[in-house]
Amino acid sequence: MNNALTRTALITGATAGFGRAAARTFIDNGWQVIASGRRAERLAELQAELGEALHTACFDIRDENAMRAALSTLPERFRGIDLLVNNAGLAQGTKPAQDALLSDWKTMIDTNVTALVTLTHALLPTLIARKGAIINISSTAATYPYTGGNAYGGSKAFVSQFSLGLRADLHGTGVRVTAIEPGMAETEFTVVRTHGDQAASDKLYAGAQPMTAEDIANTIFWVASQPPHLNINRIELMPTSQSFAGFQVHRGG
Ligand code: NDP
Ligand code: 8X3
Repeated sequence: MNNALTRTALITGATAGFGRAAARTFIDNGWQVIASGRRAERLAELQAELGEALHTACFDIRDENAMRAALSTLPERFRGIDLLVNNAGLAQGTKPAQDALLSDWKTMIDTNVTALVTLTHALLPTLIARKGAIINISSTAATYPYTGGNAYGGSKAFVSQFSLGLRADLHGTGVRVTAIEPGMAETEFTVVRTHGDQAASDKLYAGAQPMTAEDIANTIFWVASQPPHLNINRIELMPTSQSFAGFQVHRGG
């Protein structure tokens, strides 16, 4: 099934949410996909579903040695990576900074920032050689602050600005870079953010018609499907039910 025209995407965080939906979308459209995540059983399920167009790589993205081992042991036909989708990421905690856990902040920075730049750096030679593309999953939280967003918003602001910086550095290489900045989408995101509180997640999304993982997967695929002369710099998207709330004012000293 593989031939010189088959393109290959490495999608991180493909055991759930946006990443898993994107793996399905890309394979449905004739791509090969390398899917990564920590949950081996989820990767095995995806392998059974998607077959030989999928290669799975089970590792914690914060573990640089494991990441490099996964890259260096890719089967020959998956080595020509044309697209890196930096999707693996998370929020941890909803409390204001003064009540937040420092360990949660470090987990977000290690995952959303440090791991993302490490993987990107490792793949730049391949992506430059193939005139490939990078799609970074940022967030509306990169631009719009909210109470409890603190280090999560900061990590996503890094992702958006890093994407623009990559664009500048990769000028003339043919490598395209995009930041996708979604608002509220129902995935496992809020269960993870609340350390396992399914009821809190259900309450957040109830009646709100949030975006779906498939909405974001379709957006990622649309970006990847543009002709080589066209670079989508950033896309910000929200459910229609979500908008802006303005500033807050404290009175009384
Ligand atoms: P999910 O929680 O559904 O999926 C997150 C994915 O990231 C999982 O596959 C998870 O895999 C992977 N992941 C998390 N930490 C690690 C790690 N240390 N090592 C390897 N993989 C990891 O969330 P979403 O699909 O919603 O989130 C995907 C991206 O989109 C994230 O970057 C998130 O910040 C961003 N985003 C989400 C929004 C939303 O409202 N849902 C809105 C805007 C942006 P595993 O647990 O198996 O390791
Ligand atoms: C996820 C969207 O609003 O929870 O990035 O920060 S939000």
